[in-house]
Amino acid sequence: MTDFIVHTVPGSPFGRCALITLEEKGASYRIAPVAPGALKIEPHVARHPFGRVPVLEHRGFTLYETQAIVRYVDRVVPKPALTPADPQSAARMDQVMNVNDWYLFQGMNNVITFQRIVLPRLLGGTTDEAAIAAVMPKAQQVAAELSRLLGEQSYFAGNAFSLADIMVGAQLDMLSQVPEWAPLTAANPNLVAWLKRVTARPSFAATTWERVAAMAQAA
Ligand SMILES: N[C@@H](CCC(=O)N[C@@H](CS)C(=O)NCC(=O)O)C(=O)O
Repeated sequence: MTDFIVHTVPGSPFGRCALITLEEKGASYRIAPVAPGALKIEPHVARHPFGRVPVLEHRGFTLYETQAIVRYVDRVVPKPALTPADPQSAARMDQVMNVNDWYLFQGMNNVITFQRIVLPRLLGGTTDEAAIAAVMPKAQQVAAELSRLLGEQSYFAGNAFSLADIMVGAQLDMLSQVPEWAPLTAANPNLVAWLKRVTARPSFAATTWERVAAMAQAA
């Protein structure tokens, strides 16, 4: 039986976080695709009043907000744990998840990857080069801070892969496909090595844009 349903738009990095988490758990799930033009109308706004993805359904329980979703999955499917037991490592994971939402996504990827990938590929628009140029100083700061937080560790919360790696991994995997990735990582090679490590995981390979689009088509 399919336990989990993920409402998402193929290509959404936040939606991908839910899928990567379910893949890491070996959980049974299916995708309920939402067309980009259907996000702000019924029935989707009944699930997500702010008209975004992902939304998770699990045994009659409906949940939106990616951090809440991935933490919920980590609690209801406890193994393998994706939250460190040590309080300081767990706090670092929480911090990086918030850096992801507040600085890496807001004002950085919601401009750079939106303009370079989402707008032309999903919405048929044209990239605004000036908008990208305007956020590059802030993007450099975010990349440098992520690099500092990662340091010499294998993963953001230390030696073990965690929810923080899932969230930042989904965003940076998309960013790595655009020309801005090279200048943003020139001084931060640890981010490049880390991204290679996390995207080599089967959970990332199973949830690429193409794989999710194929799942959506079969749904
Ligand atoms: N805070 C939300 C953000 C989700 C989000 O922004 N999702 C994007 C796709 S990656 C979206 O639905 N965008 C549609 C829009 O902004 O209209 C979360 O953590 O789930």
